[in-house]
Parts: sequence; structure tokens; C-alpha cells
Amino acid sequence: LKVSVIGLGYIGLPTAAVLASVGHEVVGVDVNADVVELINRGQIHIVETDLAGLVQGVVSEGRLRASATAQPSDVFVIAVPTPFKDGNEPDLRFVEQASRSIADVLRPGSLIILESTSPVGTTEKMAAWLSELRPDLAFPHESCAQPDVNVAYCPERVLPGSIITELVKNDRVIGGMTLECSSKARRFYETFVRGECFVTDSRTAEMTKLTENAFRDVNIGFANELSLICDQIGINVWELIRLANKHPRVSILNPGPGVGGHCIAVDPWFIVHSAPDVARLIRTAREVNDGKPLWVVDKVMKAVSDRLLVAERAKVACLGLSFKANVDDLRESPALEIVEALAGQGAAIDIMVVEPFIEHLPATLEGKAALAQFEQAVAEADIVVLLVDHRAFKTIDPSLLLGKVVVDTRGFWQ
Ligand code: SAJ
Repeated sequence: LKVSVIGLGYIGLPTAAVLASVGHEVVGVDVNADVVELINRGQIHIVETDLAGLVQGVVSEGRLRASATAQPSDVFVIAVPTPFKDGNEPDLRFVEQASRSIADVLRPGSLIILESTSPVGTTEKMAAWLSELRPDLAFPHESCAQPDVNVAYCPERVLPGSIITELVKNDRVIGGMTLECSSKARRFYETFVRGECFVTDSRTAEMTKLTENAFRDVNIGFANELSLICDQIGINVWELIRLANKHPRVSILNPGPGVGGHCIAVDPWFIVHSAPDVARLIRTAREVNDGKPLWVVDKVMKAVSDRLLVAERAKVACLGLSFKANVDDLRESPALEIVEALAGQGAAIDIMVVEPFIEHLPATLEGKAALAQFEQAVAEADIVVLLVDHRAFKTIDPSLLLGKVVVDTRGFWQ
């Protein structure tokens, strides 16, 4: 099939590459000219396991190419961001732009699939926008069971760091606007997905995606709340969770410095926004998780104050900046939020940041912290703050930590 993937980010690019690798003729479309040029040279702009080789292979074989404009295709997969605008409402601007960008090249028989995490009703909205732009084509809606163009929602569910594997292995939920839309979309996914494809309507599929991430957020919120309680009453939360999880029906997640990334820290708000009066637990979990970075900052600042009683400056090594282990992604990272807050304290603190996945500190930390090498930073520090459980930090020589205050937000060295 000829497939256009709109948006070549963390989801779109791996999806385009996998589609090309199973034999589809794929055009990746992105508004960023640098990204288009880079991909056409067989290179990539993100760090993701096995992605570089895959893209290089399919580009050199001529099965994937990037373009700034959409091309006529059998299938259009839309994978663009859906931010939560200024913390107030879902921002569908990019879905709208993507719809505009494909409107001209649609033809009878085209299948459009939205993969972006979206508030319930977005797929219907997208069909309505397209219908306005292309009055000559019949789009699916309540009174049109036999549309010219098929529209479905099929959320991505892949875990950053394992995207290529999960794209193929995971089950998919496919929500067509009509039964025909669902079956067409299902046949398309079955060309590269080895998991099962479950069919439903578009609204249920949209809510399924939001529910999955809200479920994880609520469960991490539970673990984070436990960590605050345990800290207050003097119990080791890691030991507690390990023991509670010995129960056959208990499976508590890990407390951490907060919840980051552009999915779990954002998507539950879509649910809260659509049903604010009843989404109480989901909202509270968001608040608990969003409060955790400041709690960590307070812990570190307490250690800093103690140090400043006996020394002129406190040296703090912050281990990790990314939003989770073994990725380079700093979006909504609680680790970054914590380091920025520490750097803004105005106290006599020297901050060393260790982040193996980046070469330069983000602009917000420039001149306020120094990028350092792991062992050296730990050796020099008075206070060591473990923020991200990167594999590279596991093999620490325990003697390096002797005599230092350790704030291990992930229970990594327990
Ligand atoms: N975290 C904890 N404790 C845990 C697990 C995670 O503090 O026990 C933190 C992480 O450190 C990170 C954040 O939560 O800051 C989110 O990380 P994650 O690994 O749970 O999830 P993401 O954001 O990388 O990917 C999620 C996945 N969703 C679910 O697991 C339900 C993925 O399958 C989705 O495709 C992705 O969101 C998405 O794009 O929506």
C-alpha cells in the first residue's frame, strides 16, 4: 500500500519505518524541513532503540522517504502532538493542520487513521473538518454509512525505549467511525502488527487510550503518596512495597521524583477536562504526582542547609535529567524540574548534572549548573541526588557514596 505518515516524531517516524520494513511504500510528512532533509539522508533526530538502523535501511532501499507535503496515498496515518494548552484545555491545532495538509490529496477509497492521543470526539471532529474542506467527498457521520473516505482512530500504545518492538508486538484498539472503517483499518494494521487487533467505535477507542495512561498515573500516584506517608512515619517505602507486592493481588508501582513525559503527565487531564465534576480520583492523582518534584527539592534543600552549617558551599550531584530511564527525552521531566528549582534557589550550591543521553545542558540550566561525568561528580559531591534510574548509574562503586547525603528518589540503590 501507499502510506503517508503525518508527523515524524517519536511515534510517526518509528511507525513509518516499520511500515516501510514490511513492504509498504511510505512517505513521511513533517513541517520541519530539517527533519525531512535528515531523514532523506537516512539519519534520524531522536534517540530510540533500533530506530537508526531501521530508518537507514528503509531509506536506502527507497521504501521510506520524507516530504514537506502530503502525497496521494491509500492510507494516511496522523501522529502529531495534542498538547494540553496552557494547562487548561486540549489543543487540537496540530490535528487540524494535519487534516488540512491531507485534504487536497484525498480520493475515494482513502483511509485516514488518527493515532494521536486525543480527547473523546476528536476523530468525529477531524472528519467534519475534512468534510468541509472536501465537499465533493462523502465522509463518515451518523447519517452516512457508506462514505467515500474511511476514518478511524487507533491509538499508539508504545513505550519509549521499546517503540520498535512494541509497535509490532502490542495489541491494538481500532475505533472506526463505521464498521467498514474499522475493518479497513484492521486489515491495514494486520499487515504489520503481530498482537491482536480489537475493533470498537472511535469514541471508545479514544477513551481507551486516555484510560490506559490515567490508570498508570493513578497507580504511580498511589506509590508516590505512600512514599510521602512512609517518609513522615519513618518506614522504608521500598521495603514496604516489596513486601506488600508478595500478596497475590497487590502490585504497587514504584515511587519516583514525579511523573514525566508528554503522555502520562498530560493525558489524564483530557479526562478531567471532559468530566470535571466526576473525575476526582484522576485529578487528585495528577496533583499528587505533580507535587512530588517540589517535595524532592525540599529534601535536597534540607541537606544543603545542613551542609552550609559546616561549609561555605554545598556540592550537589544530580544524576539524570530525562523523564525516565534510558531515554534522551526531557519533555515534562520531573528530574529537569527539580534541577531547575535547585538552580533557582540562590543558595551557595554548586550543581553538577550527570546525563549520559545529552551533550549540552538545556538553556534553562546554562550557567547555573555544569554537565559532569558520573564517577567524578559523585566523588566530588556532598549530596548525591539520584533522579533517573539510568542503567549507567547502577554500577556505582558503593565506597564513592560513603559520608555523603544520598537522596535516592527511585529506590535505585536500595
Ligand atoms: N514512573 C514512575 N513509577 C513507575 C513507573 C513510571 O515514577 O512505577 C514514571 C516514569 O519515571 C516517567 C513516567 O512515570 O516519568 C511515565 O513513564 P512510563 O514508563 O510509565 O510511561 P511513558 O510515558 O514512557 O509511556 C506511556 C505508556 N503507557 C502505559 O504504560 C499505560 C505507553 O504504553 C504509552 O504508549 C505512552 O505512555 C504514550 O505515548 O501514551
